[in-house]
Amino acid sequence: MPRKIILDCDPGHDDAIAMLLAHGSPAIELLAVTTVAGNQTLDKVTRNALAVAEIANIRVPIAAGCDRPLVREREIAPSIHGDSGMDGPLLAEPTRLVEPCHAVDLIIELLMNHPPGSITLVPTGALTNIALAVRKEPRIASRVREVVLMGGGYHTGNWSAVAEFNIKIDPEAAHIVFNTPWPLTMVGLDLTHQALATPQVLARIAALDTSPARFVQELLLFFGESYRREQGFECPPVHDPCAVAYVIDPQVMTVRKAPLNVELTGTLTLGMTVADFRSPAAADCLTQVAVQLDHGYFWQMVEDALRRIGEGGR
Ligand SMILES: [Ca+2]
Repeated sequence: MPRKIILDCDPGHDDAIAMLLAHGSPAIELLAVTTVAGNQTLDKVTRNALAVAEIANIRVPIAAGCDRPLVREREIAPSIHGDSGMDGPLLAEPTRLVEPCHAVDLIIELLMNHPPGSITLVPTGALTNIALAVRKEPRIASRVREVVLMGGGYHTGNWSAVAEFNIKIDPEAAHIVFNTPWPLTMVGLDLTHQALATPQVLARIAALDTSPARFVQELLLFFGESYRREQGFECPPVHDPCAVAYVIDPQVMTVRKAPLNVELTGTLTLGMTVADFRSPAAADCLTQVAVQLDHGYFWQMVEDALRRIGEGGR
């Protein structure tokens, strides 16, 4: 049985690849794509999600969610993702339309209308929509199978010395999500900084020679340039598809159970995710963090998904 997921994202170069990986994997049934302000404004990331759906012929509902964090002023990341939020590939204006409902309501509706324990939430942006959904309809907490999120990091940051972008821009939302009693896997920078798009990876994607593969190649070239310039990476870390990969097959990474929380008041550490490794986690600990990636297996998943998508919808 494929795993049903809702991908809540802010495309975003790596979000786009996460969408393609989910769509192209037979182990996953993508129920909906929901968007949240983050890498760029809500209208831009939603347009990007629609454009990715068009490229790969992804026919699931796409709903726009929150256009700013719960408490803080909006912060976006044009230094990494460009003015469009997905600079690099030249995209036609999408003809598909967004759902007429709010993402938070779509998330709630899907969870309440599917059997309990059947839907996995995969947030790859700020956690605003997920936090608001569980506040609006607390019964979803026990209906979610698990939350597998890209965000945070237990030993490093990228938007401050110790905080990762998705968590840093809406730490209050992260606090709600980390403190809701549902199984949660944090696929953070400790893991995603291992998901490097090396020249070998780029060559294998180029060899597929399809429109969606060329799209991914163009995304990775722009992303690589951003990461070289802004953070001194030789090859870009491709964060968001790692969370999808874990849902496809948890064997792609090792994880470690640990109590997990987020800093809301630190003057230097706002948005830091804190994992407590001091002793073996209690049996009822619901949170775990991703530790070690099988790089070859991960990129094989992406390549296989692109091969299955073929020429997509263009
Ligand atoms: Ca993202």
